[in-house]
This record gives sequence, C-alpha cells and structure tokens, in this order.
Amino acid sequence: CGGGGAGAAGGSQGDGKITMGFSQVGAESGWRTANTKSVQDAAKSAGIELQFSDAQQKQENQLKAIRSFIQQKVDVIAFSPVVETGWDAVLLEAKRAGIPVILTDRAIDSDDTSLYATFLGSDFVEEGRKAGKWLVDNTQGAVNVVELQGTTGAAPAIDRKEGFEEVIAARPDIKVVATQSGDFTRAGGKQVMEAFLKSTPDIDVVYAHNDDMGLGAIEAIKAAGKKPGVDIKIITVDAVKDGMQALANGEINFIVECNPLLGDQLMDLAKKVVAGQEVPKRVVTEETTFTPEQAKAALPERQY
Ligand code: GZL
Repeated sequence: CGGGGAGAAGGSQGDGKITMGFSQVGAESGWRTANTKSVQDAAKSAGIELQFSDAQQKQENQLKAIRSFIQQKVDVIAFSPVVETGWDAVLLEAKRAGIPVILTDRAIDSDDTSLYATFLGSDFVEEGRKAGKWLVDNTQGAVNVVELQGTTGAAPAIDRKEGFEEVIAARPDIKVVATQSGDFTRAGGKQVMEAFLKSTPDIDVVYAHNDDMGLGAIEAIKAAGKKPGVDIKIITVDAVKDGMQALANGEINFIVECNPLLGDQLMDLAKKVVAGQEVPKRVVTEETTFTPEQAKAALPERQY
C-alpha cells in the first residue's frame, strides 16, 4: 500500500502492530485533556502503538514531531493542527514517504486534499451558529456582545466566529462591540475580559469560543462586582465538566457541546487507512447543546 514500510495489515515494526505518530496541540484546556485521554485510551484498546507528542500550542513543535514520525517510518500520522495554514510542505514529505495522515479535531486550509486521508472532528461553523441562535432566540432589543476568540488562526476560532456572525446578522441590534483572542486558555480569557470590562461600557453578553475562556471571564466579572450569568450573560463552547458545573450554577447561560472523545473513531479510521481501505474524506462528530437544566441532568454521568 504505497511503501512506507507498512504491510497490508500495517506493522512497520514487522510485528503486524500498527504504529501511530500523534501530534497533539498542547494541554491548554479541559477539552484538550479529555481529547488526549480519549486518544491514548483508544490506542491501548485498539492494540495500536502510539508515539504521542505535546506541541505546547506551537506549530514549529508539531512540524518537528511530524518530521520525526516520518524518520521513524510510523505506519500512520494523526494530528490536530494548532492553526490552519503552513502544513503543505511537511504533509508532502509524509506523502512521499508513503505514510497516510489523518487530521483530527482541527482542520487545515489547503487546496491539496490529497495531503491527508480524512478529517475527523466537529463542524465548528455549526457550533458558532448554535451559539448565535441561542442569543437571537433569548434576547430582545439592543445587545452588546464581547467575544473571546480562540487561538488566532485556529480552525475552531475562525469557524466559530463565522457561524456566530452569520446567525446574529438577523438581528442588527445585536452588536459584537469587542473581540480578541484569549488563546483558548482560562488565564487568557480572564486577562482579555478584564481589559474589556475597563474599555467597553454596557457589556450584555460574552461569547467565548471555549469553556476555559468563559471560566476565566467569570473570574474577571466577579472581581468587577458583577454577577456572571445575570448582569452579563455568557455563552461558551465545549461542555467540559467545569463549564457544565458553571452552567448548572447559572454563571454560564448556554453551552454548545464540542465532542473531544474522538479516540475510538480515530483508531478505527487508522486501521482502515493503513490497510488501504477507502474512508470518507470527512467524518463529523455527534454533539448537542446544554441549558442549565440539561447540565444538571447530564453532570452525574459526564465522562469529562
Ligand atoms: C475544538 C478544539 C478546541 C476546543 C478548545 O475542537 O480544537 O481547542 O474548543 C481547545 O477547548 O483548546
């Protein structure tokens, strides 16, 4: 199946066992921690040898990791690209080495779709639309929104912004009066929200691209003597345990789920790709939304 040392059943180590090189974005959020655990647990139960690398949210570390996977002649490479661009050269090197690549979680912006076998992850534009729809349906009149964007250049940040703006366009009196990246971290969200509270009068709503930045904003809002979820409403994306707890407590008003449990689907796709089987170019994950009542009901069973 195109060289690269993998036989039909994979097993570049010659033992029939598939080796996967996985380059993870980092450990920036509760979502990422859950995603990493899902990948590592799934590799174990699938009998796939995992070479795991944490890039600390730096693209150059991902490029280095992918190049070392190519050197090691792994059977398959999977990664979540921290940003959308700058991948064509390294993916061409993987292609020339006959090593298939699976994009997980975040997508890349490249014209050459032959550079990867498939993309497994959420529809982030749809997640942004769901957030916008809640705002349109649950507010009347003039609404001033401040937006805590994810990592600059990352697919979820670009797409969640796009989907949100597409839907709120129906209500010209809903205005995004300030927007800035908090880099998907709690500290980043808190820092940017502190600045917004100083610079922007009359904030009605915070739209945070993930729970962690929303939780940071809650700290800043409380420090400013206001009640999160009441004086300033908060919409976030992810639905990790800490976010769901804040939602159940009424400090967040609505959460759009982004499913991090991609591990089992990833390992299943990897086995198919290594065996040279056809796989869909895009596999979109199932996910929902939560109100405070739904969060209270879901929390006891929540895996992450
Ligand atoms: C989305 C994922 C994002 C999460 C953040 O699939 O890439 O990155 O929404 C995480 O929590 O940091």
